[in-house]
Amino acid sequence: MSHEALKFDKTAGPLIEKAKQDGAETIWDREIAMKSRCGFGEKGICCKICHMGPCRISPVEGKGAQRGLCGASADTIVARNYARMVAAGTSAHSDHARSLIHTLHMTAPDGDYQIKDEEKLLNLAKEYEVETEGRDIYEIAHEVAEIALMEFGKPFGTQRFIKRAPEQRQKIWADLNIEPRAIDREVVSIMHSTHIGCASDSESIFELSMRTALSNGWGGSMLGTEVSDIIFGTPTAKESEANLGCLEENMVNILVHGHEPGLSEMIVLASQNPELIQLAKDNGAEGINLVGMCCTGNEVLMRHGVRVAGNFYQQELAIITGALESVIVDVQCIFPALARLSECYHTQFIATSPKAKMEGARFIEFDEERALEIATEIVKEAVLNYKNRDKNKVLIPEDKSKAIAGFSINTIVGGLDKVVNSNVDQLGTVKPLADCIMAGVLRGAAGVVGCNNPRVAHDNSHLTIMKEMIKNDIIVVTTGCAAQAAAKAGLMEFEAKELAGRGLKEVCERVGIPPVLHMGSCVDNTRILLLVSEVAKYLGVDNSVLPVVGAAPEWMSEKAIAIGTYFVTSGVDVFLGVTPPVTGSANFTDLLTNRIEEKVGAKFFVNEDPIQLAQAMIDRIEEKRTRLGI
Ligand code: XCC
Ligand code: SF4
Repeated sequence: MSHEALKFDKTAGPLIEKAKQDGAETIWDREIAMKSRCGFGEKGICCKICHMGPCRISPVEGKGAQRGLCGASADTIVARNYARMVAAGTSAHSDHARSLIHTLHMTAPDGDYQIKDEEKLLNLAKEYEVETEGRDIYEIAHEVAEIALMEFGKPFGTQRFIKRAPEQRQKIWADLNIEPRAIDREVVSIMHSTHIGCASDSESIFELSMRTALSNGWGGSMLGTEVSDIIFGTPTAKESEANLGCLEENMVNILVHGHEPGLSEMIVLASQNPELIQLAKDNGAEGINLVGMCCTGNEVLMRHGVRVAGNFYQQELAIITGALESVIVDVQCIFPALARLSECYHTQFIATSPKAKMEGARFIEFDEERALEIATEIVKEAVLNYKNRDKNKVLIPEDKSKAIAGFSINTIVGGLDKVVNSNVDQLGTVKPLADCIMAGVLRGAAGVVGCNNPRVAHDNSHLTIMKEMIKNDIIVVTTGCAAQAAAKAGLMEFEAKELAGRGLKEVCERVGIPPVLHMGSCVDNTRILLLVSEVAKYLGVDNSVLPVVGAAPEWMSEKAIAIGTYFVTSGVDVFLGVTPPVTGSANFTDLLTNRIEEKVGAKFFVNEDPIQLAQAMIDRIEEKRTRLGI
């Protein structure tokens, strides 16, 4: 095998070899079978919005079909396809949030779901102008939940959280008429606008995309993070480990994979149940080993220190180890391939969400009214499945790294505060962080986030960029599968400070943090958004003025497109390591990577060479510093 992935990840080679022997098919086999990706889709110039088509525009200008049957140009088609990616990404994050808010609405002092962070709830209640004096905390929670649910469908007004942005930024949105209204409305409205025979002006379609994306960043995703923290606790720094080496030879291994913490939190509780642990022992195992993957892995890592088995592209490899008793999934980023792959082993593959029933999977509906009971049932089945494990089919890689994870804004601000701040009045503010950046001890900050993508060597782009950043005194905050790449590579160990430049290293030493900070799952990109906004507000400037950048080096999902779009629209430049499907329109490409800056003060940069992309990020940060006169 000469595939890119094998050049980089040590765990992949032996497991892909093993898959062959086991008769198991992987993404790499399917990639070969696919031969090549569709050239029209790749450039965004295939339209199947109506069935007069599908129409494809010739990629060669002036030759072949230059318009669809309805007369849509390449610009229109590319812009519409892009808009629909934003809509889908926004839907995924926001629907995730909606489930959690329903969970908030059913919290009860004696229920499976309770309020863990009262302070955060009270702050949100205050923001929502909910009466809190002398009221029961659960009563407050339920009222807050009702208001939050209205953010999805309210007939009038804009997203409440946009008031959290710097005033300058709010004005930009108001002037462009892209203040996001109800979340569902933005999604519905953009689906309408991109229907056959509706909007065809690509620039206007992009403005609609920005508004929809904002309803994700400053709406759905932000609600997801807020409410998760309220129900399950705001993360604090925790020590853990990451990579496939976290699977245990002599324990019942259970993997939670997907996104919503409602399920995974209950699986965590069930896996700690003494009766089930005893049952595991009675069945010849030493205990129960729960591990996580993708964003649900991040959720339980940040709140419980649950170890991470791997990121997006390792989902098949985890099963191929032959050591998993059960894979429990809910929504998003779960390969449909897993059900069939599990059949090559004793692994149970259990889908739990009615939103994501999976072909060939066992379905056990996760009903939140009986949350812990169902989680306990599922874990029990996994325990009983241990006896079916074929020891001859087990290959667990040794690779794993230590990592500190769980940096909410509070943890970062609080940590810096204790060390740098002598002014008691300013405790709990972003002053120390702003000071470090203004003084140049830190040159800036980079959010490195997003997925894995077989188009590039796995984890390589993430890690190359992160290492370049910290070497140049740019602190890295990270989420999603990028964060898990960093954890696996040891960049979240305190000792990784040795890879940092002088300034960043000193900050790490004084605060006791690694140079790459794990801020959570993909909805938690809003933590980054708020941190940037807090620093901007503290300095009295707009986000776009700050020496901060965002990067999605290995992105693949529609969610990533929605995230990238709301960051740019929030004034933060976004650097993509995989080219988005827009190159079929030179005009739209120019809009994203150039002209949009005039409107929102930020734009996209694209470069598939991670070293060059990193250099562009550094250059941009230095350019912003120069403009700031610091
Ligand atoms: Fe999915 Fe969230 Fe991407 Fe990872 S980073 S592959 S979207 S799990 Ni969100
Ligand atoms: Fe073709 Fe226009 Fe229909 Fe798209 S909307 S498929 S370009 S006719």
